[in-house]
Amino acid sequence: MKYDLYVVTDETLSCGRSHAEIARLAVAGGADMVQLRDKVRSCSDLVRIGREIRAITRAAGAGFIVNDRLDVALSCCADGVHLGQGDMSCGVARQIAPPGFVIGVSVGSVAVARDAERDGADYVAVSPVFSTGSKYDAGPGHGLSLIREIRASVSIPVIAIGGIGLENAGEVIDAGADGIAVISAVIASPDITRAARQMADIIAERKAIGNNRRTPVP
Ligand code: TZP
Ligand code: MG
Repeated sequence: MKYDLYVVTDETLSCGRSHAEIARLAVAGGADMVQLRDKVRSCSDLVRIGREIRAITRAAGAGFIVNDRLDVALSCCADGVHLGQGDMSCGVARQIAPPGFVIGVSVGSVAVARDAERDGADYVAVSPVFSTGSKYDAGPGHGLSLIREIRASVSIPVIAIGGIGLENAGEVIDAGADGIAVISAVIASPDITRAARQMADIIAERKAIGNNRRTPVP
């Protein structure tokens, strides 16, 4: 599963574009993963929208994750579910989910990241890295140091989320993030596809530089 550019949908920040439209435009710009995130819609709406996004992401070769709701994720054949600290626990989700199903967990400390890995998480999302207006209860940013500490403490992929844009994506990758999750930097842009492509390019460039630094000279 590739998490490099992980775009989270939000119809309240997308200037009228629907979840499915956000997904279509984001994968056209190179998003590797799309997360359906909606705190107000009914279960039946989420399943219907999720199935649309499943078709869009499958056709593009991208992954698809549903926020909060394991039942919805399973009902629309998503690749996985993303769980916050107030959602179903990772351990319980792991018991219910079929083999190979991706479980991601939001974490704000090394201890919680280690717990998530022990409980069977496939990735952790360091949340929030910087302060953000896109999630009212996100709290203050943890900064790049927490990415470094968590990267050194777990073996699963570390995704960074919160306040990340073109201007700071490079330093987030340099700090050790395997992927960057964004809402506003991509979906609030008038041109979602272009914004996704610019973000994907920065991530790829910084990863290439990092890999070259780690490759020993023969
Ligand atoms: N979880 C932690 S911060 C956040 C979520 C969903 C919001 C990220 O939005 P943005 O606009 O990329 O800061
Ligand atoms: Mg949640």
